[in-house]
Amino acid sequence: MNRLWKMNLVTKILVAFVIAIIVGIIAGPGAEVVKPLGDLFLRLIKFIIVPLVLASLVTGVASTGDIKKLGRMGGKTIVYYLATTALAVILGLLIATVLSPGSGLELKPEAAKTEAAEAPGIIDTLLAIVPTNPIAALVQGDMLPIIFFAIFLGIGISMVGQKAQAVQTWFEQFAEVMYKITNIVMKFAPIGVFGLVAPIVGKHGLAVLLPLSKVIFGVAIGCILHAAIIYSLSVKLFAKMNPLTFFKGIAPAGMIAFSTSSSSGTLPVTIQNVENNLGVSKRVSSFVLPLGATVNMDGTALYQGVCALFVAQFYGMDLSFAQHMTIVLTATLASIGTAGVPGAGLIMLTMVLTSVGLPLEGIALIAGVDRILDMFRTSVNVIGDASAAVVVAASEGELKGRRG
Ligand code: DAS
Repeated sequence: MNRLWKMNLVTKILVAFVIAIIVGIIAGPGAEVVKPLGDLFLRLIKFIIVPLVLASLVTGVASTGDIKKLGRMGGKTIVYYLATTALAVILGLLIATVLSPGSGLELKPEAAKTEAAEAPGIIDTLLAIVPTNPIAALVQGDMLPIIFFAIFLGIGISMVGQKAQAVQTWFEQFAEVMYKITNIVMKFAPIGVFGLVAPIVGKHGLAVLLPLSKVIFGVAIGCILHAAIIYSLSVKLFAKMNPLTFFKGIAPAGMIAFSTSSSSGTLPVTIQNVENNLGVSKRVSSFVLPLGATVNMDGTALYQGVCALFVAQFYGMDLSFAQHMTIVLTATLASIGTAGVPGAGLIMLTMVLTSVGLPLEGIALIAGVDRILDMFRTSVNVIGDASAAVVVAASEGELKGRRG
């Protein structure tokens, strides 16, 4: 037993994962009994998100001070996010075209009880970023208004200068406390992962998974290829970082994302991995990662590309090139609007289906295995955010430590 706890966190989480799959297969639905362990872990990491993001982002921005520098970093981050998301959708469409997961499938979808998710207008989305009451945004955990509030607080502190030194010091110390609390919570990760994964394996027996195995395979292989190609090239070309170093460094967050299916819930671990393992400065990580956990979802975009074509194939509908381009646009916008919580991507898929006139009943086909698909896409969402932090930090000269 002693040797078990000597292992590092990644190994412990992997061991917990394997045990969870075995227990899930043996116990079946009975594995539900360990679900509270997973729920407790999810609550523990969610309870630190708001104070951690606020403290680290205020500290990061206040230490910059220079609005021009902040604007430059923001511009690079947004361009990287949009480019990788669009590439993800295109890869998803290519894979679904090659695999043709929806053709010749004998499935009776229940009547879809879903309406198309309304994509909030771009103007409304941008206006909603400005909080009318920042304290209410903190209380509700509204990430984009919190990010806005923290950025302005940081700019204000740096512009006031010496007179606000006590405020800046307070946030710096508060951030250190929150990093320590994150380390404590992370010690519970292996047990939490076990409690999250075993019930899912127990519930989704092979009977459910087999008919849709081509969709699951398509999303899984798409996620793996997108991460292996796009993120490896990005960190290698723009940060001169060995891709293996990158993937090893972000592995704990990738596995927590896979288990929790929540980018936001994984955020504290993503911040810790990116700073401690990959050498990204607090200033860059505290800006790029909270933003990414809210608006950058490459895995979700890829999933929507695969699933839109799956539905079209299932109903025998051929899509034109223009409709494929419409899917690229709407899946990119839908992924921006997707919340970093379990199942959010399925809701936004209705918007993509509607944009090209596909029946919403297609949602009912996918809903049964969506939790499995969510595991893969959330991992890529989080790893994509980390790759952005590495690339932006390198371009800002704020990437320390080993890259080989
Ligand atoms: N589970 C979401 C996330 O946390 C992604 C999704 O549902 O598509 O990133």
